[in-house]
Amino acid sequence: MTVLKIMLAAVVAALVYVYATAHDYRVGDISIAHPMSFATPPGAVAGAGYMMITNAGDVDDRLVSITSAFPKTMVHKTQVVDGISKMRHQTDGIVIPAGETVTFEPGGLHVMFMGLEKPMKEGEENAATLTFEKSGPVEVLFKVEKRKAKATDHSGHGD
Ligand SMILES: [Cu+2]
Repeated sequence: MTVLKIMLAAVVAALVYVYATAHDYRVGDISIAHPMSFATPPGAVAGAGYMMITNAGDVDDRLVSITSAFPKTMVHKTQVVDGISKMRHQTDGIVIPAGETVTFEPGGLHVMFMGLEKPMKEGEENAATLTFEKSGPVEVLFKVEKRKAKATDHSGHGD
């Protein structure tokens, strides 16, 4: 990484901090809207993260990794196979097609924060760094919101 890139990263980090209250983040052609998690029940070992990622550019980009302070952070996709709902680890990253929005939502794509030592509580914010193949890294805050009655339950999700 060049010094210039490091300086740019610092500027980006500062801007992200300033605009954090808007709860909308941008890096290159990519914007991330409303990253959030639902509060987890006591004893849950994992929590999920949801958001909308938009690519305003004219070339496809790819979310290649997500890191956080939790022991393990992955991207999962919930799929129904033979009538059974299963979560699959998305090992090749997630393509964000040019001009499109990819939504992480209950029952579909989600970030899996694994190895929780205490429940995620409403009002907390968990930082995570999303890295895009073309647009680079961006830190976002997943704000913990009150659990919806019908939200997908991740409490039994081990691995
Ligand atoms: Cu999952």
